[in-house]
Amino acid sequence: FGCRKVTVVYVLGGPGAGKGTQCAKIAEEFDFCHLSAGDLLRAEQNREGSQYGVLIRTHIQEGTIVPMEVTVKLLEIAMSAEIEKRTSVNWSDGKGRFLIDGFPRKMDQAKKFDETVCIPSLAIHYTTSEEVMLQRLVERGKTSGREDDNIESIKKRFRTHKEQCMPVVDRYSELGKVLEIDSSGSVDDVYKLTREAIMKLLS
Ligand code: UP5
Ligand code: MG
Repeated sequence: FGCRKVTVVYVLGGPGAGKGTQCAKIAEEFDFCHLSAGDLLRAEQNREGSQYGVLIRTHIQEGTIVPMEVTVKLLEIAMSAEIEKRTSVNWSDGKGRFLIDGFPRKMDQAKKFDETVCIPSLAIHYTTSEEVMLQRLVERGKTSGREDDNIESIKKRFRTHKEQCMPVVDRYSELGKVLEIDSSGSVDDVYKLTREAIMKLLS
């Protein structure tokens, strides 16, 4: 990525805070490629012949962070594929935009990505209470088929979020990159705030 100038927005927040939901809406309205680290890991877990299947499943069920080599590689492959595909975009002027959802969530990943890809233009941090997140995830668990949408895994995901992901948010806060958005309201209310932030970034 050395020579390419891409615009990257990180979308962070606890499990069930609404990252994926808001990213889908942003990508629908604005020209962003939405990449969810969790979705990429789940796809890799299910890919036939993957050497990482068992490793990924174990980490996801335990709510722990998959070693960064795996996730960074999947993200780089997905970003490169998008760059190849979108020949109409000039990838050297910063108008090629990525929303990176649920990453980085551990300090080593953040440092690595800052060095090899870029410093994000913005990191949106969705915040709400654990009660709200728990209720959303338990509800989603009835139909999602996600192996981590059960109370036991959810509690572990909360712990990892506090211990490992929050320091990453603090790192970008110190760089003045973080915008906190309260995601307790309805999807549309949260999107109103999100949309304003994206418009401001792009203006
Ligand atoms: N919902 C959303 N917004 C709502 C609102 N405003 N009002 C009412 N309901 C709302 O939303 C969750 C549910 O809530 C949905 O049913 C939605 O309709 C509803 P969603 O938008 O999916 O929330 P999101 O924040 O994306 O929650 P998600 O469960 O995806 O968050 P996680 O961060 O836990 O999951 P992720 O897929 O990112 O990661 C899973 C695991 O992968 C991690 O625990 C970890 O083990 C691993 N991982 C890594 O190891 N490394 C990485 O870099 C990334 C992941
Ligand atoms: Mg998600």
